[in-house]
Amino acid sequence: MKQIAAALKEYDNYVIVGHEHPDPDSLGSMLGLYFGLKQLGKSCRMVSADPIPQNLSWPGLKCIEHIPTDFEPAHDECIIVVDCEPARTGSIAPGIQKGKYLINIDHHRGHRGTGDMVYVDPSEAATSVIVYRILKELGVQIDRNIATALYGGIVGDTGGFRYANTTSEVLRIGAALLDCGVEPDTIAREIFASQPLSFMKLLGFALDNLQQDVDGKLVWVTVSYDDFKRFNADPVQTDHLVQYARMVDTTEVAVVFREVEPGEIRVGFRANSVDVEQLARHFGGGGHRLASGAKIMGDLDTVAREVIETARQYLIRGELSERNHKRH
Ligand SMILES: [Mn+2]
Repeated sequence: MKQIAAALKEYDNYVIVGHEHPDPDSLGSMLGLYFGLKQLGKSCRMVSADPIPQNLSWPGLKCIEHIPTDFEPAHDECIIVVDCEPARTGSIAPGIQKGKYLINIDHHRGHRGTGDMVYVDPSEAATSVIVYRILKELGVQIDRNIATALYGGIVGDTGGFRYANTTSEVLRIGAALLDCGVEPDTIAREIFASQPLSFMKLLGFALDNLQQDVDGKLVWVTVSYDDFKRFNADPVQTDHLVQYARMVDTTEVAVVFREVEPGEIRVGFRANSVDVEQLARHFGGGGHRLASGAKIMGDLDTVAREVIETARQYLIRGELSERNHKRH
């Protein structure tokens, strides 16, 4: 923590990058650092491989540059990658190595970080929590802009202070951020209750097609590219579909297969206690113990059948069998 703070003080120009398909924690971490570093008189910008979700209205979001291809930092720019390892920044990834200095701040399991300076702590509920600690270490005044972003990030990654990562420390930080003028109702509504009608119709379809196995412990649904088109829903903005599969009372493991582009399947895993990070990693993805994902190329039905069979065996045996232990 002290070393990161020292490094952030040393350099003057920063580019802050989050992961592809940014979520509230990724965006909150970016914005918190951005406003904090600006307060210290640093020159700073934020870039994203993918567009920013429309439902959020946090201060500074409009400053994030959407760079779908050919990101090229200036020779004196230091890169800060938050809420992922540098490889998961999408189209930004190739350019990242050209920066002057690379800092990686994250809380995802399964990687040790990459860069000149790395801070990865999987025990933290959100990268926004880590950023909060860094800003405190730097002596930054947590103003309303910073507080809104970090609070939003924490709300996102704790499911609104409901998941197992909601520690008393997280609540204390949440309380401190509320004292800085955050509007908790606005943030909660933007994250959890501001869906386009097209999504709600798609959700109706998805719920209607839920499947289950292993005495209801395994619940899943597949949504094809044609389904997304039919409901006029943006496939990329629907990763939270998996939360609904998890709501079934018997669910141990929920899986949603989204064909976001023809032949490109995003698999989302959620669990109540089983370690689904292992499952995701088995298919080339990663994430957290109870929330993870993977991207698999192939035919939707074939991919779904293979993943569900692996998940089925995993639930029954409590481990991934050798036979299934090939990389994808
Ligand atoms: Mn996160």
